[in-house]
Amino acid sequence: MLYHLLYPLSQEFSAFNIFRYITFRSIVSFLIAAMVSIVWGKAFIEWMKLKQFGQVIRDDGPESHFKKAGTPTMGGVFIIGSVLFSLLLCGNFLSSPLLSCLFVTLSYFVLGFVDDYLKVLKNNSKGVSAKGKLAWQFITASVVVYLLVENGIIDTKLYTPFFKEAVLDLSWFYIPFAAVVIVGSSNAVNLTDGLDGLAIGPIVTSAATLGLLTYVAGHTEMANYLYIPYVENIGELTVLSMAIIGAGVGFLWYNSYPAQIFMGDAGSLSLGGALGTIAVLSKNELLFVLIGGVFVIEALSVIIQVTSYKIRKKRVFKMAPIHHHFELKGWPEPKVIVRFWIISILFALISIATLKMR
Ligand code: 57M
Repeated sequence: MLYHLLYPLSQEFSAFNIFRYITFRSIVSFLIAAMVSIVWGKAFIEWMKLKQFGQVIRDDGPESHFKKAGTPTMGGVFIIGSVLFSLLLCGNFLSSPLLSCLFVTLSYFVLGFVDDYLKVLKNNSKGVSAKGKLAWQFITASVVVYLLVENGIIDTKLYTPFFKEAVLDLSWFYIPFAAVVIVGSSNAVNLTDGLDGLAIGPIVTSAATLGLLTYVAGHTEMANYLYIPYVENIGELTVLSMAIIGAGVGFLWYNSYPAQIFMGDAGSLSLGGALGTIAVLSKNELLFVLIGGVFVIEALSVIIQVTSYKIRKKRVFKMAPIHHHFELKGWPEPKVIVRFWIISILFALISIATLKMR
């Protein structure tokens, strides 16, 4: 709103011209989201404690997790709330990429919220069925990608990170492909969210990388120079990425070990969906495998474990997802978390370096 209200005044007061700049609005967006998230987070945790709405801990998990029973969850409510609040002030809502990304994020937030609500408030450990969740996720993602392609906002080409010549046009097959990227991202972030701060760290590093990539993709000269497909109005996703980083850092304030709150499915499904959609909109579908490398490793560990158990009746890891494997090997929880953060920073830096390797 600030953007829509103040920028038109720039004709009379040139100082308001500053609202035109993505860089300025991105920094303000980060600061607002971080502050709001810290303030709302405190109130939200107190309210959840008062109502005694806490996490139910499964008894087949690592023993070190039993003491976490009763920790408030659904922190996604104030993370997404802070992102929205910040965007209402700093975002340009005439941008189709921003609106599409917000639609996916909010749709997955509602799904996660209903799931958390059933689990925590109704004490029903199953929540929404796995099939129901996947159906909702795929329908949302497919509709959004279809509209983006149909309206010419994105093309159906697949660009490879290291080779500027290697471009493959997937035609209509692009729609299910991009939907898999978005749904896969949402679920991989959800699987990663099993230790204090483990998911939010790589969410922040991935959002920072995608924020940089969307900034470049929305700038004609930079995009041409770096052989990156130019996407109109995609710079607004830099503002969104910075809001996610801000709200994420605010959440980490409380979610860092020992966590005072978990993000719940309301947070993990929606933030994973947001990252996947930004990757699709900025045409970084393949590079996203590297950017979100930690999420990919976590998801792969589950696929390997389940396949191995089905075929050989033997486990590859002590327990999947892989963070449980290291916990059961005796690594203290903070060590697993910080090492995974380090890996996610390395993935982010390698991904950014590919910009100059095309
Ligand atoms: C979410 N949820 C956490 C919290 C968080 C197919 C299978 C691999 C699925 C997987 C699964 O269900 N994953 C989805 C994992 C849970 O956290 C809640 O869930 C939200 C995210 N959706 O925000 O609300 C627990 O994680 C811990 N936690 C923290 N700090 C945090 O900041 O400590 C979460 C956030 C919390 C808390 O203890 O209660 C979870 O792990 O349940 N299933 C599993 O991950 C299970 N793995 C498994 O069954 N492995 C098998 C096969 C099927 C691969 C095997 O290896 O043989 C494990 N999870 C648990 N117990 N809890 C193992 C058993």
